[in-house]
Amino acid sequence: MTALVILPTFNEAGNLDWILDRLAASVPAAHVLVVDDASSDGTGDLADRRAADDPRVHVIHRAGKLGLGSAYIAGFGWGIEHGFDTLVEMDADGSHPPESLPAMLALHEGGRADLVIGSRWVPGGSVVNWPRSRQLLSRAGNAYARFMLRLAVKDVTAGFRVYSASDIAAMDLDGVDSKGYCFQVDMTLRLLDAGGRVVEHPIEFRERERGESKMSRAIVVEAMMRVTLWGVQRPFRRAAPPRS
Ligand SMILES: Nc1nc2c(ncn2[C@@H]2O[C@H](COP(=O)(O)OP(=O)(O)O)[C@@H](O)[C@H]2O)c(=O)[nH]1
Ligand SMILES: [Mg+2]
Repeated sequence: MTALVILPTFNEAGNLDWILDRLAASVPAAHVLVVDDASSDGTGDLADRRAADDPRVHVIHRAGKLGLGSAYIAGFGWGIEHGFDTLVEMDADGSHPPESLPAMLALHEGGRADLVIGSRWVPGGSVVNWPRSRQLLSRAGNAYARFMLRLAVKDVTAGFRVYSASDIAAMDLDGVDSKGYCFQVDMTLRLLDAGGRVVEHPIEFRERERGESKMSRAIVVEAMMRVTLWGVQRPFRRAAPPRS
């Protein structure tokens, strides 16, 4: 099994070394791809230095801040081209514990799930250092998406995920232009509609201690609008039969 952990970065210089060290300790066989969007704080140079020292670290530099969704799509394409069979999405700010990855990869490898989500909102999952307002926003956003899209997934906006490269390669991602959290919802729908199974693994999500969140009102509005639209369109979409 060869896993590629895709780390999108925008101004994460205070976090990158720490997260790469933790990844190397937790999943030593995995490779890491940093997708940096021309950070102004030196994150891209730092990533290059790490890549020069470690053959398992790779970097894509993009010309400007193009959004999380397109960073992942670029990372998926690179991973598929380079022959990785497992593709992991993870934030670079320390919110997603690399120490949970071995269990998530084992669930995926064991064939119990086509998509493993590191989940805050299943029993055993938790959130540390988030203001009440942010917890409420995440819970309400997930509840709305579950209702509108008739989903059983508890943390559909989560960005800590393990996919099969073959499932991603089979998706037509050209039409995806979701920028923020709705990218995660979009990908979940695509996987479920293709007959894939989702399993949620509880994680402890910690708010970042360094750097700033890039979440914005525009990202929340984009997610609400798209979930509403997909909810209206979805009854007309025919899901593939579950895989045996
Ligand atoms: N390449 C890239 N990474 C981004 C962009 N926006 C956010 N990120 C990264 O995506 C991850 C999650 O973003 P963050 O700001 O922590 O969002 P939050 O956790 O919802 O507050 C972090 O690793 C960010 O550096 C972007 O436009 N491009
Ligand atoms: Mg964050």
